[in-house]
Amino acid sequence: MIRRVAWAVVVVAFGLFCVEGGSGCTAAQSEPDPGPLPAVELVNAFPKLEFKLPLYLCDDGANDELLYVVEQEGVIWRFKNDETSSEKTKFLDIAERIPARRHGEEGLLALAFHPKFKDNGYFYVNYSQFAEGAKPRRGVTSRFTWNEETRSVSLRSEKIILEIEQPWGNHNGCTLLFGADGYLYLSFGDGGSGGDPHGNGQNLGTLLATVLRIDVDKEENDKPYAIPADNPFVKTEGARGEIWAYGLRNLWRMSWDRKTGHLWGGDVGQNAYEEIDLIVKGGNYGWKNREGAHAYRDGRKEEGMIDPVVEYGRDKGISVTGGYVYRGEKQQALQGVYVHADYGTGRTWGLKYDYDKAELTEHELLGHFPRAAISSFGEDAGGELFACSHRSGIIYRVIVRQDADKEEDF
Ligand SMILES: [Ca+2]
Repeated sequence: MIRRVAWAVVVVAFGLFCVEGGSGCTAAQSEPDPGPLPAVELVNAFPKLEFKLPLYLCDDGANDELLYVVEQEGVIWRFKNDETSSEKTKFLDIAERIPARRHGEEGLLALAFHPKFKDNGYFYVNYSQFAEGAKPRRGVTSRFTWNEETRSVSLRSEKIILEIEQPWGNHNGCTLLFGADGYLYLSFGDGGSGGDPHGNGQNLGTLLATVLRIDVDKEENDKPYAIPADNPFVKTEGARGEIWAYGLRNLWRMSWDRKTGHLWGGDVGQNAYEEIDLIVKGGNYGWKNREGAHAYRDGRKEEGMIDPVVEYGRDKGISVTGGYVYRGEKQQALQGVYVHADYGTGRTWGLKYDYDKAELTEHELLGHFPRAAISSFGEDAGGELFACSHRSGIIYRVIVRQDADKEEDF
């Protein structure tokens, strides 16, 4: 116990010299190890609130006391981040745009607030559409505007930023995140079906199977966004300049390490392996030559293909849900631990990673929640960690388990 308190003091002291997302953060990266990873439990964070098919949770960067929950069928709720909250208000309702006979992986999938949301009211969503007019099945990334005077969002405020054709209903991604650089990062799956029949994974000419990085504060070449000049493939012939990383099958959830600026993601596997990746500029994550750290069918490991930080097989789960590096204050034993889960089995793991040595230092089971169907994790303004139960609609707080035993099933 004494050791843990002393460690926390060291972290606070180093924290004073650290700029979020900055590069000179070596002190924080060589923190003393706090020892074995703690078991965690899930507690109902808002017992008086109900949600249906929640897929994401975040704050807006402007109002620290508020949280937002994204429901798959097209509604975003906002409410006070307090366990006694009994009221939620509808922030956005685009249910009418979500196909009634959607695929199980389609719907309203992502939400990100513009870094200047407080001033401009801009926020961004990604949702699925198909069979409207002559347009094919597609993923739509749009900006909407919160009107502070009417305290509402008009659907007429929609500005479509990017539409990506989706040949099949599955593998749509999508996470939207603004970086410390002010650019919007978007994750997209390989287009769906199974085994990447179109070979999108290794094709730099498509926006599928990627992480993209775009500047939504500028317009360029008849597009409602610009491509940052330092994107990795802007000078590669035949490549889409929007691409930041590729070779990703379905990076359903990704997140920043809010202390160091590293980008983590969980890439959902095909038949055998689920993976957690550290996403870097220009990185090729191997799909469909590779599944996890293995050949997919007769795929070759080509130069530069990046293996996952961790993988797990079908004995442990079927669909990874990428989480967050915990950087909050209330769960000190989780400090610096990346928490992720499996949607199917509810196994929930933590890992620690030494960025300087590019080395995994710990990866352990933290808990097992077979009935939770964790569709996403989320963070509030202070970096406290939540988990969305797709099955029950409950938003859980992820906390260090109060008694010490690390049981498999609780
Ligand atoms: Ca991979």
